[in-house]
Amino acid sequence: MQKVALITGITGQDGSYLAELLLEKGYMVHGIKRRASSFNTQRVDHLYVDQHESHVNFKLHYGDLTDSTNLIRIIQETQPDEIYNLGAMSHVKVSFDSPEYVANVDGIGTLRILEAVRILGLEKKTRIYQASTSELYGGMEENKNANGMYDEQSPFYPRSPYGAAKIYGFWITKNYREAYNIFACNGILFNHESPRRGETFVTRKITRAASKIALGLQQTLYMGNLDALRDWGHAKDYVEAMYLMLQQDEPEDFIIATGVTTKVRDFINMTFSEVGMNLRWEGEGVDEVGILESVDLEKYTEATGLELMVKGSELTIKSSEYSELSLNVQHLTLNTPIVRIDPRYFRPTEVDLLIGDSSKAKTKLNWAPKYDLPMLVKEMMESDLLLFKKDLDLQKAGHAVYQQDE
Ligand code: NDP
Ligand code: GDR
Repeated sequence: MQKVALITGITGQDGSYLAELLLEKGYMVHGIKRRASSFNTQRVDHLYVDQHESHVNFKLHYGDLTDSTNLIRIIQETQPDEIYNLGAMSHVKVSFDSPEYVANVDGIGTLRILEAVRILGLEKKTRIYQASTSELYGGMEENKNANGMYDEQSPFYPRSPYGAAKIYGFWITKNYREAYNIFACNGILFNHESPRRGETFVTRKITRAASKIALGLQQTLYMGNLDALRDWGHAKDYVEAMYLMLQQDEPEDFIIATGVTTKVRDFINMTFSEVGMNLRWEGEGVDEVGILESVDLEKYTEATGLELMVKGSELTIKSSEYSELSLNVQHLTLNTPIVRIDPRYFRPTEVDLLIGDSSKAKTKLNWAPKYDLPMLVKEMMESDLLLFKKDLDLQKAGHAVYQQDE
């Protein structure tokens, strides 16, 4: 019998990788997408099959986690063996701007899924994965384990409306497991990234900006807290863990993490280094700046396919391909800041440090990440360089390219 999965948040980073994984495994994959005024399915468009074909394995349904009747109807129609509840307003900083909405979607939305399964009498059939998060720990120093990491026993202390909403999602999932014997698991996932990461999360913001700066399309990257430490993995590895959790004999909660933590500032250094650009840091607090100290010309050309003409401290991008272009910025200057602080990106309460101990997942799920951080940075940079070189091509063809980076 072909297994049936339903994914909320299928149009997001994780939803798209998970859909690919489940399709490879032969599942019928249903996904919930939100109605938007323009297309919002770019991450899964490559999976789309003409719905008139005889054998369709991938189907999208309009819906929303704030709409119980809609969720009940979709679950009744699709009769899923597995539900992956990935839908959420997932941006921590934005959650301070819309706390009530976040509580509704990320908190009560989880309850709506669990209740729908119960109302439809699917408790024995349908297994549920809940997208929990390392934000539950809040980075409290005193709550780390003996290895200096967070594990499944560490106490929670959420530090944002997002974390507070997700903690409700965590506990209600656990409660429905205990009260109604539903096979429901919380995956407590630490940060995971990819070329498909939303543009306003810190890693993708950095890889996009470094690509644009290297191609002469942007001059400065404005950042928030550079001292925050995060345990960054690759989304592709993490969706495999989601799948594995639902294949166990007993439902349990698992931490998924790499066990390595890195400062935002160091992520910036690693990223710029991919295009041969080396930074030095000066100043403190809001006055801190990342200065372009030197460029490895060979590495730059290898990564971008362009050349730099060097005259004193002026570096002009040389390219026969794009010579007719009058781009906004066409040169870089050594010993000038290319990274600055904008306090707008600070959070009212910050999670200073996250690092996860995924020993339980290693033992019970036989899960380990295949990617390390340098591999992740390299893949993200290659992808963003390609993306913005397409922008250069568009400009060359006379199209205006508008991008808003926040
Ligand atoms: P994304 O922000 O990329 O995707 C979120 C998805 O949720 C999108 O498909 C979005 O739709 C959808 N969504 C938002 N609001 C609603 C709503 N009201 N009803 C239905 N769907 C909605 O997140 P990720 O893929 O990175 O993360 C997946 C899940 O895992 C989220 O729940 C997140 O909180 C959690 N998580 C993520 C981690 C990470 O590091 N990535 C770590 C730990 C947990 P649309 O495309 O229309 O906006
Ligand atoms: P996070 O991810 O809040 O950990 O939540 P994000 O990438 O937004 O921030 C990571 C850290 O970087 C600092 N930072 C900045 N962040 C952003 N977005 N923009 C900036 O300019 C900037 N400058 C510094 C932040 O302050 C923070 O410390 C992600 C989301 O995917 C959640 O949904 C998920 O639950 C957690 O990871 C685990």
